[in-house]
Formats: sequence, structure tokens, C-alpha cells
Amino acid sequence: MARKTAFITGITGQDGSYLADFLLDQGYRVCGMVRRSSTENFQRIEHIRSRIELYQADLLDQTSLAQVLSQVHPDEVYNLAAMSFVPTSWQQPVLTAEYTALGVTRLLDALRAVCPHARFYQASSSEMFGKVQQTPQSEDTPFYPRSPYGVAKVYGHYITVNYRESYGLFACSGVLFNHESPRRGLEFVTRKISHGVAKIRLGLAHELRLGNLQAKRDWGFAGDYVRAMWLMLQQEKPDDYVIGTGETHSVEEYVQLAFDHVGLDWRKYVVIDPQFYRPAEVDLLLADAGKAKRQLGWQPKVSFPDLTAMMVEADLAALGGQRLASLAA
Ligand code: NAP
Ligand code: G4F
Repeated sequence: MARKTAFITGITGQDGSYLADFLLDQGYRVCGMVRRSSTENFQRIEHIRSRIELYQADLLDQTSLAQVLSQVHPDEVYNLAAMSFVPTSWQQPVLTAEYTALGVTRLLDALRAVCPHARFYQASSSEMFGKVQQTPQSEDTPFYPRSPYGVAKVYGHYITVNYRESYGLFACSGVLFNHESPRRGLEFVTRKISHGVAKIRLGLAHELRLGNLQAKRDWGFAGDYVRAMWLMLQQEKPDDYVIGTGETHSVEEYVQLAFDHVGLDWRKYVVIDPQFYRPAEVDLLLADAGKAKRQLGWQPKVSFPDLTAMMVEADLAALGGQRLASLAA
């Protein structure tokens, strides 16, 4: 069979880099979209740089999207690019909508014109459930977004459904709950904590400033979640799926596990700082991923404690520290 071509927007991000790793392992030709910058931002894909093709385009520029699709001729398009940090969406609501909402329409329209048979994945989010209307949240749970980011993602979700129903595109939307890894951006809470804990353990910091410790999330490992994205595009029919672990934990639980991992008492180091509170909070997310399990055969492999340990260990190593074993010895 001919080698398939995948095109990934957001390939320089956490998910894009794991998806590129996964698709290379599956034998794909992997092409990624990057936006022009005065300095390259390719740390997460450095290890596969020679095995992938990168093309400059931007979600804000319709012409650039059509051009890149006609150069690449993809079989599968994964739209992972977005302004993905929730607090920034209150500071830049219009730009968030341009990237995270209208960017989806621009890409779908370019795909429809240039490669209508390519399969399309949209990175939707559990943030769309926001002020949750039922628990756990499934494909049937109504949306109630609580941030400009969540509102933009609802638009991206429904335009994907609409292009599928209007034009018969093979377009899927994955409603992914929070997923983390050592490649997570430093401002997201799990990575902020794992990095902060490692710094404190190594004597490089003496406190960690955080916001709402009572918020609960369904956290999984990003490497598991990119497999779900791919599985959605391998089905006979396009559909939408919720992806999560079915467990919820508070930020405080993650803090405790991370500090326990290095043998420290978190209460001595964590400072609550109101600047990290949000204008409107998402209090509780918990996935019912039963449909994905039944129809895709998908299940997460990495547990919450293992994810926490993986992230703390990676930050200890990256910061030049010794492994926990030798620290404890
Ligand atoms: P991430 O690490 O923040 O990566 C975002 C990517 O989007 C980066 O490659 C970024 O490029 C790119 N990008 C942003 N604006 C762009 C533009 N105008 N044109 C082209 N590229 C642009 O996010 P992630 O965690 O990998 O998440 C991937 C996707 O899944 C996002 O759409 C996110 O909203 C969604 N999602 C994430 C989670 C999660 O828990 N991680 C859960 C549900 C949904 P630069 O490197 O140039 O900044
Ligand atoms: O790690 P977070 O910033 O992730 P959030 O807001 O849940 O969004 C992530 O998951 C979404 C899926 O549901 C994605 F769509 C989105 O792109 C992103 O990947 O915050 C998690 C929780 C929040 O309740 C926040 O209030 O942690 C709480 N928190 C407490 N202290 C903090 C902090 N969050 C951050 N970023 N920094 C803190 O100091």
C-alpha cells in the first residue's frame, strides 16, 4: 500500500510533536505547518527534524493554508494549532477567536477546495463543557463554555460538524480532556508544578505560587491521546469522540503527589497567589470515554501517579539534577 501523508498544524506544540512521533512509527510521510518567527521554535521536534517536512503557513492567512495543502497533498489533516492557554484568552479574546475559532473554518474551506477527500481531525476540548451540565461528560453533554477559549473551541467544534454534514467531508472532532507530558508548556498547571518541584528539590527555588488548588481535572498522558486522534481517522465513518481517563483529581492532589515524589512536604513551599485565579473557573471535569473504548478500542495506558512521576523525573533530569534514586541515597 502507498505510504500515507499526514499534515499536522501545531506540530511544534506538545500534541503535534507526539503525533508526529506516532505517525512516523506508523510509516507515514509527516508534514507539519509552522508559522514564521524570528527565531525557530522547534525544540519539541528536534529529535525528528530530519524525518519530517515543515511548511510555513498561518491559521490567520487563508491563502497560505490553501497553498500548503496543494503542495503537500495530504491523506489526513490534523488541526492541532490554536491559542491553547485559557488565561490568555481573557487578555486576547479576539485573537483567540481568530486562531482557535475562525482558523478552523479557514482550514476546512481550504481543504474543501484543494483536497476534499483528505480526512480531517479537529482538536476540540473538554473546556467546552465548562460549567458542567452533567457528570461525567460524554458526547451527549451540553456545552457551557466558561472562557473565550472555550467559546472559540465550541465554534471550531460545530463548524467541523457542519462541514461534515454540509459537504460530506470526513471530518472528526476529538473532545479531549486535559493531557500532559514532559513536553507540556511551562505555564500549564501540571508542568508548572513538576518544574517548580524539581527546582525546589535542586535548591534552585524556595516556593511555588499557584491559584485555585480545588479545581478538578481528568488528566491523562498526551502520548496516549494522539493515538486516539489517529484512530478516529481510521474508522469507516467520521464521528466525534470524548477522550479522557474517567478519573478526576484536584490540583492539590497533583501538588501532593509531585512533592511526595521528591520527599518534600508541599505545605511548606506552595503559596496561594490570587493573580492565578480566573474570572470564571471550570470546577470539575470528568470524562465518560465509553464510546471511544467501544468503537475505537481506545484506552489510556499511563495512570495519574505515573504521569506525575514521569513529569517530575523529566524536569529533575532536564534541570541537570540527579535522578530521585541518587538524591535519596
Ligand atoms: P500547544 O502546545 O500550545 O501547541 C499549540 C500549537 O499551535 C503550537 O505548535 C503553535 O505554534 C501553534 N499555533 C498557534 N497559533 C498558530 C497560528 N496562528 N498559526 C499556526 N500555528 C499556530 O497545545 P497542545 O497542548 O499541543 O494542544 C494541541 C491542540 O489541542 C490545541 O488546539 C489545544 O487547544 C487542543 N487541546 C489541548 C488539550 C490539552 O490538554 N493539551 C486538551 C484539549 C484540546 P508555535 O510553536 O509557533 O507557538
Ligand atoms: O493547566 P491549566 O492551565 O489547564 P486548563 O485551563 O484546564 O486548560 C487545558 O486543558 C483544556 C482541556 O480541558 C485544553 F483545552 C486547554 O488548551 C489546556 O490544555 O489549568 C488547570 C487548572 C485550572 O482550574 C486552573 O485554575 O489548574 C488551575 N490552576 C491553579 N493554579 C492553575 C494554577 N492553572 C495554571 N495554568 N497556573 C496556576 O498557577
